[in-house]
Order: sequence, then structure tokens, then C-alpha cells
Amino acid sequence: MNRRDFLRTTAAAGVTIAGGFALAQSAPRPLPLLPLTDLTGGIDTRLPLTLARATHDFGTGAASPTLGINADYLGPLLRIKQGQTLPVDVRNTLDETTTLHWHGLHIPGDVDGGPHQEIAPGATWSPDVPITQRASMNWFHSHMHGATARQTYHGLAGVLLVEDDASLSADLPQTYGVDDFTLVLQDKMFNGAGEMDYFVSGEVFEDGFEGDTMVINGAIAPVAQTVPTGLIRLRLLNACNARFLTLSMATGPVRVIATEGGFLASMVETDSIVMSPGERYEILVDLRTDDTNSLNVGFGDGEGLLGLLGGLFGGGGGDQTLLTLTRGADTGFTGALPDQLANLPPANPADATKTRTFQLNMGGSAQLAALAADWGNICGGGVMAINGMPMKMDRIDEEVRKGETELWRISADDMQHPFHIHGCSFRIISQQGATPPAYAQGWKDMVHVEDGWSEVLLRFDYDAPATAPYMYHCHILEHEDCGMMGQFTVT
Ligand SMILES: [Cu+2]
Repeated sequence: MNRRDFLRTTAAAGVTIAGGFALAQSAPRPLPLLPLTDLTGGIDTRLPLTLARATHDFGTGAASPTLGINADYLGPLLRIKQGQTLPVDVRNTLDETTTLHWHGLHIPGDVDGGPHQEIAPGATWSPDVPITQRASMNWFHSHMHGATARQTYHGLAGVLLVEDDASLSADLPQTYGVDDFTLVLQDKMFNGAGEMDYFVSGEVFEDGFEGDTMVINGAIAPVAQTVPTGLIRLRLLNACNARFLTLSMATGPVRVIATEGGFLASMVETDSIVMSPGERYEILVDLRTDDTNSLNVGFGDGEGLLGLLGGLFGGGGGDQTLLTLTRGADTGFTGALPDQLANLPPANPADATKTRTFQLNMGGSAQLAALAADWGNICGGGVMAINGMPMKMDRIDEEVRKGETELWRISADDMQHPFHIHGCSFRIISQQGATPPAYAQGWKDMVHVEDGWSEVLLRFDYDAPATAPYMYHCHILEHEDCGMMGQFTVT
């Protein structure tokens, strides 16, 4: 256990061990469904997305102050088809400025919803978002510089599924809420009154905010769902602020069919997958013959209070059940597990005409503590950095030429970080100095970064001018807010 993990474990245990244990023993709750807005049949009006203050009961019985998008916590599940344009009116009824970023979409910088497309209190932002990419699982969340962590944690996030002709005709389950479920996975902290808690400190800035209680679609885990006999499709989003999740099934392998940017070439079976904040994976659960199966999260060494609780009270070597699927009387999608899924072109680093290098810098503990004490002015005092430079709204860090293939090499001077690049999907050539696992060899927009090089091959096909640049950043949201972010143009 290194110094940061030790601090994380001891600090968290002192604050909330009693509450966390009580919650961990609760009976399964029904799986909530994100309300579906299915636009694949056609769009005849602008879609209103209203950001508002609300309260939400995660299952503790208390009304937690939250932020919601057309809901009291989180937003809808938007489903749209390649070739459509999404006309959206994002109305900010909050008393603070925000933005709404389309994470994963290949769209021009001026509709990307990054830190430069601020939506003032009372204002409405009305982009027409062109959907040109292949079937993929994307999401949207606040990207307000200095407030992304707090706003997203409180609920300003939702999921956007892009479908295409191939995905809609694929021999896969796709009946939403029956055999096709979207799961937003988050970790939360609750205070003694059962209200969702959030706070910052120097240590929180160092590690990112990690809660002791897993929440799925706004309900405290474990959750349960009755499903038909057949294959069940789970579309997973790690929307934690900072926590990497190691996911496995109670029985059998994890069957991965898609990454952030689309289908894998073929299904990958693996004992477990590691999902960083910001990552998405689609998996299949085979309930053609099994009566039940569960999605579990495991806690290894140095995973904070969840690890402590998992080791002390959990079964199965520290695993905690997130979702249990149980067969009911109905019969659903009983087709076979898929073989080939998509044509994935080979990712050849020799195709790159330019290489860029990025080093993620943590900053000092004393500086982070001072920043936490002055959180209202976080943007003015960037401590974390990339290549030695904290994020600055008026500085462009890189200039990229549209349509050219590049190799980006990323490393970190301390800790493990999830790195995200706007405006593209990329392929991972190496991750933390090694070949990425087979399940991460498809189209991605997130890569894990530690010491050793993480290399991604990418290309940008849309403009991002200096007035609306793209971002690259750590997706530990507190790191991003503390300055571990940079800006680039594409012209
Ligand atoms: Cu980071």
C-alpha cells in the first residue's frame, strides 16, 4: 500500500465506516431505468434538456440535494441514429454557470460542450449536433472548468447511444428495459443523515473523490432485475469521479462486445474488466440456461473503504454484488452468442505522420491543500498540469491538422490516471507500457495512464478553432478541475 492509498483508506474509514456498513447490508432494490428518449424513428422538434436543482432518494430514505437533467438525478437515455442531427435546447435553471459536453461524439469543437461553451444561469444553449459516427455508447456531462467534479457528482450526466444500420440489424438483444439495459455506475458518500455528501480537501484533490457506496442509475447497490430467458445486454458506464472499477460475473466470464466507440471485431471473454472513470463497455450475460447471474465489483489492495468493507464483510474474495439478473417466465432473445461483430481495421503506428508527448503532473500536497481551502477560486490556481502547464482557458497547447493520423504518447509522474481526448475515437497501441487487454483493442476515447507509455493512434475529422478548442485531460474529475487538462485546435 503506497502513501496515497494508506491516506485514502484511513481517512475514509474515519469518516463513514458505520454508514457504509449499514448500507452494504441492505436488500437488493429494483434496478431503476434511465428514462428513454428514442429519436431513431425521426426527430420533429428540438429536444429540451433542462438542468435543474432537485432532491433524490438513493435508497437511504433521505432527500439528497442533487442536480438533474429532465429528472431529479442524472438525465435521460438518448438513442439516436447515425446520419441524424440532434437539435437540442440545453436550458440552465441553476444559479451557477455550467456546460454540457458530449463525451465520445465526433463533432466540431463549437458544439462539443466543452469549457468554452458556457451556459449562464437562466440561459439556453441550442446546438445542432451532427451524428456521423458508427454505433457507439457515449455520454454527456458537465464540463464547467473548476466545477466539473462537483456538478457531475451531483447528477449532471446522462447517456447517449448512437445506433447505425449494422447495430439495429445485428443479431443482439436490443429491447430496452427487457433484455437491453444501460447502467450508470457511480460511487457515493452519504452522511449520517443519509444525504449524499461531497467535500474537497488536499487528499481528495490528490486521489479524486471516492465514495464508499456503489450506486447504479441513482439507486444504492445491490439492485436486481427480472429478465426473460435468453441473452441479456448490459451497456456499462463508469461515471465515478475517480474510482477505477474491476468488474466480473458471479458465474462465468465477462463477455465483452463493444468499447466506447463501437463493436469489437469479435466477442472477448475475460475473467474481469477494469473500467476507469469515463469508460464504457457493452457486455452480454447468457441466461439461456443459467437461472441467475450477477455483475460484481471487486476490491483489491489499496481500494479504500470499499476494499476494507469488502475484505471484512463481503463474500467471494472481497467482491460486492452490483446487479443480479434472474430469469422470469418470459422468453426473450434466444439467439447464439455472436461470433464476428465488426470490421476493425488494423491499428498501425507507422501510419502516424506526427508524434506528440504528454506527461501528467500531480503537483505538491501543500499546494493542493491550499487549493482545496480556496475551492471557489480553483481555476485561478491550477496546481496539476500536463507537460508542466496547468490548464489555462486562454492558452492553446497543441495545433492539430485535420485528417492527419497522429500518435499520442502519454505518461504520468505519479498515480494512475484515465486520459480522455475530445473529438475522436482512437485505438490503443500500448497501455502503461504493455499491449492493452483484448477487450480494450477496439475504438476508444479513454486510455489508462501510469508510468510507462500509453500510446494511442488517432485522427480528427472536424474543426475545433481557437474559440472552441477540444480538450485532452485526466478524467479523475478533481484532477481535471485542478488543472490536469490541455486545449488543442484542429484546422
Ligand atoms: Cu488524474
